[in-house]
Amino acid sequence: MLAKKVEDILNLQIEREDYSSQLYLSMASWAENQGFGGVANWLYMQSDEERMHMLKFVKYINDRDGKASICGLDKPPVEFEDIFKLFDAVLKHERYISNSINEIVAVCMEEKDFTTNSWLQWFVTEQIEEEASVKSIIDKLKLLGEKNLYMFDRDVPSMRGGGGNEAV
Ligand code: OFO
Repeated sequence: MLAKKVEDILNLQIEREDYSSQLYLSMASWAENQGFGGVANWLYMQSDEERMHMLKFVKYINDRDGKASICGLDKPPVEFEDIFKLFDAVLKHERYISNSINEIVAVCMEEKDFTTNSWLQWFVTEQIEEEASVKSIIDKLKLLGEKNLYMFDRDVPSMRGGGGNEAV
Protein backbone atom coordinates (compact mmCIF):
# COMPACT_ATOMS: atom_id res chain seq x y z
CA MET A 1 0.00 0.00 0.00
CA LEU A 2 1.41 3.35 -1.00
CA ALA A 3 1.45 6.38 1.29
CA LYS A 4 -0.59 9.23 -0.20
CA LYS A 5 2.49 11.40 -0.56
CA VAL A 6 4.35 8.67 -2.47
CA GLU A 7 1.33 7.94 -4.69
CA ASP A 8 0.98 11.64 -5.53
CA ILE A 9 4.60 12.15 -6.50
CA LEU A 10 4.61 8.92 -8.56
CA ASN A 11 1.54 10.23 -10.38
CA LEU A 12 3.34 13.50 -11.03
CA GLN A 13 6.12 11.47 -12.62
CA ILE A 14 3.62 9.82 -15.00
CA GLU A 15 2.88 13.30 -16.28
CA ARG A 16 6.59 14.15 -16.60
CA GLU A 17 7.50 10.96 -18.47
CA ASP A 18 4.49 11.43 -20.73
CA TYR A 19 5.53 15.01 -21.45
CA SER A 20 9.09 13.79 -22.20
CA SER A 21 7.63 11.39 -24.76
CA GLN A 22 5.58 14.17 -26.40
CA LEU A 23 8.50 16.60 -26.34
CA TYR A 24 10.81 14.14 -28.12
CA LEU A 25 8.05 13.28 -30.59
CA SER A 26 7.67 16.96 -31.41
CA MET A 27 11.46 17.29 -31.79
CA ALA A 28 11.51 14.18 -34.02
CA SER A 29 8.86 15.64 -36.28
CA TRP A 30 10.73 18.96 -36.50
CA ALA A 31 14.01 17.17 -37.33
CA GLU A 32 12.31 15.06 -40.00
CA ASN A 33 10.92 18.21 -41.61
CA GLN A 34 14.38 19.73 -41.63
CA GLY A 35 15.77 16.70 -43.50
CA PHE A 36 17.59 15.18 -40.51
CA GLY A 37 16.32 11.61 -40.85
CA GLY A 38 18.93 10.16 -38.47
CA VAL A 39 18.25 12.68 -35.72
CA ALA A 40 14.50 12.12 -36.19
CA ASN A 41 15.04 8.38 -35.89
CA TRP A 42 16.97 8.83 -32.61
CA LEU A 43 14.24 11.09 -31.23
CA TYR A 44 11.37 8.77 -32.29
CA MET A 45 13.12 5.94 -30.42
CA GLN A 46 13.67 8.22 -27.44
CA SER A 47 10.00 9.18 -27.45
CA ASP A 48 8.98 5.48 -27.40
CA GLU A 49 11.39 4.87 -24.53
CA GLU A 50 9.83 7.67 -22.49
CA ARG A 51 6.40 6.18 -23.09
CA MET A 52 7.70 2.88 -21.66
CA HIS A 53 8.96 4.80 -18.62
CA MET A 54 5.54 6.37 -18.19
CA LEU A 55 3.88 2.94 -18.39
CA LYS A 56 6.26 1.55 -15.77
CA PHE A 57 4.97 4.18 -13.33
CA VAL A 58 1.32 3.45 -14.22
CA LYS A 59 1.79 -0.29 -13.66
CA TYR A 60 3.79 0.14 -10.47
CA ILE A 61 1.21 2.46 -8.85
CA ASN A 62 -1.66 0.12 -9.76
CA ASP A 63 0.26 -3.00 -8.65
CA ARG A 64 0.77 -1.41 -5.24
CA ASP A 65 -2.97 -0.76 -4.80
CA GLY A 66 -2.66 2.88 -5.71
CA LYS A 67 -4.54 4.65 -8.48
CA ALA A 68 -2.53 5.79 -11.50
CA SER A 69 -4.02 8.86 -13.09
CA ILE A 70 -3.45 10.03 -16.63
CA CYS A 71 -3.84 13.73 -17.18
CA GLY A 72 -3.81 16.25 -20.01
CA LEU A 73 -0.45 17.66 -20.97
CA ASP A 74 0.90 21.05 -21.98
CA LYS A 75 1.63 21.26 -25.69
CA PRO A 76 5.37 20.82 -26.28
CA PRO A 77 7.25 23.40 -28.37
CA VAL A 78 7.05 22.75 -32.13
CA GLU A 79 9.93 24.88 -33.37
CA PHE A 80 13.60 24.42 -32.51
CA GLU A 81 16.32 26.79 -33.60
CA ASP A 82 18.86 24.25 -34.81
CA ILE A 83 20.25 20.78 -34.09
CA PHE A 84 22.77 22.16 -31.56
CA LYS A 85 20.08 23.93 -29.51
CA LEU A 86 17.80 20.92 -29.82
CA PHE A 87 20.30 18.55 -28.17
CA ASP A 88 21.08 21.16 -25.50
CA ALA A 89 17.35 21.19 -24.76
CA VAL A 90 17.29 17.36 -24.56
CA LEU A 91 20.14 17.41 -22.01
CA LYS A 92 18.45 20.14 -19.99
CA HIS A 93 15.23 18.13 -19.96
CA GLU A 94 17.00 14.90 -18.92
CA ARG A 95 18.66 16.75 -16.03
CA TYR A 96 15.24 17.99 -14.96
CA ILE A 97 13.93 14.40 -15.06
CA SER A 98 16.93 13.17 -13.02
CA ASN A 99 16.11 15.78 -10.38
CA SER A 100 12.50 14.74 -10.30
CA ILE A 101 13.47 11.07 -9.82
CA ASN A 102 15.71 12.16 -6.94
CA GLU A 103 12.80 14.09 -5.42
CA ILE A 104 10.72 10.87 -5.45
CA VAL A 105 13.56 8.98 -3.76
CA ALA A 106 13.67 11.71 -1.07
CA VAL A 107 9.90 11.37 -0.44
CA CYS A 108 10.26 7.57 -0.21
CA MET A 109 13.01 7.95 2.39
CA GLU A 110 10.86 10.41 4.34
CA GLU A 111 7.91 7.99 4.25
CA LYS A 112 10.12 4.95 4.91
CA ASP A 113 8.87 3.37 1.68
CA PHE A 114 11.94 1.23 0.99
CA THR A 115 10.09 -0.93 -1.54
CA THR A 116 9.37 2.00 -3.86
CA ASN A 117 12.83 3.34 -3.24
CA SER A 118 14.34 0.05 -4.37
CA TRP A 119 12.05 -0.06 -7.46
CA LEU A 120 13.12 3.49 -8.34
CA GLN A 121 16.80 2.57 -8.48
CA TRP A 122 16.29 1.36 -12.08
CA PHE A 123 15.34 4.95 -12.98
CA VAL A 124 18.27 6.40 -11.04
CA THR A 125 20.67 4.27 -13.13
CA GLU A 126 18.72 4.93 -16.33
CA GLN A 127 19.07 8.69 -15.83
CA ILE A 128 22.86 8.41 -15.41
CA GLU A 129 22.97 6.55 -18.74
CA GLU A 130 20.60 8.94 -20.49
CA GLU A 131 22.49 12.05 -19.45
CA ALA A 132 25.82 10.46 -20.43
CA SER A 133 24.46 9.37 -23.80
CA VAL A 134 23.12 12.87 -24.64
CA LYS A 135 26.37 14.45 -23.44
CA SER A 136 28.40 12.24 -25.79
CA ILE A 137 26.07 13.16 -28.67
CA ILE A 138 26.64 16.87 -27.93
CA ASP A 139 30.42 16.27 -27.82
CA LYS A 140 30.29 14.55 -31.21
CA LEU A 141 28.14 17.33 -32.62
CA LYS A 142 30.63 19.97 -31.46
CA LEU A 143 33.53 17.96 -32.84
CA LEU A 144 31.96 17.56 -36.26
CA GLY A 145 30.60 21.10 -36.38
CA GLU A 146 28.13 22.79 -38.70
CA LYS A 147 29.90 21.60 -41.87
CA ASN A 148 29.63 17.90 -41.03
CA LEU A 149 26.00 17.62 -40.03
CA TYR A 150 25.49 15.01 -42.76
CA MET A 151 27.92 12.67 -40.98
CA PHE A 152 26.40 13.46 -37.61
CA ASP A 153 22.90 12.70 -38.90
CA ARG A 154 24.13 9.42 -40.41
CA ASP A 155 25.79 8.27 -37.16
CA VAL A 156 23.46 9.49 -34.42
CA PRO A 157 20.91 6.61 -34.52
CA SER A 158 23.66 4.21 -33.40
CA MET A 159 24.53 6.45 -30.43
CA ARG A 160 21.89 5.15 -28.11
CA GLY A 161 22.65 4.49 -24.45
CA GLY A 162 20.43 3.17 -21.70
CA GLY A 163 18.02 0.32 -21.94
CA GLY A 164 14.66 1.80 -21.17
CA ASN A 165 12.68 0.09 -23.89
CA GLU A 166 12.09 -3.34 -22.42
CA ALA A 167 8.57 -4.53 -21.67
CA VAL A 168 6.89 -3.07 -18.61
FE1 OFO B 1 14.58 10.31 -20.31
O1 OFO B 1 14.05 9.35 -18.91
FE2 OFO B 1 12.44 8.83 -18.59
O2 OFO B 1 12.90 8.48 -16.89
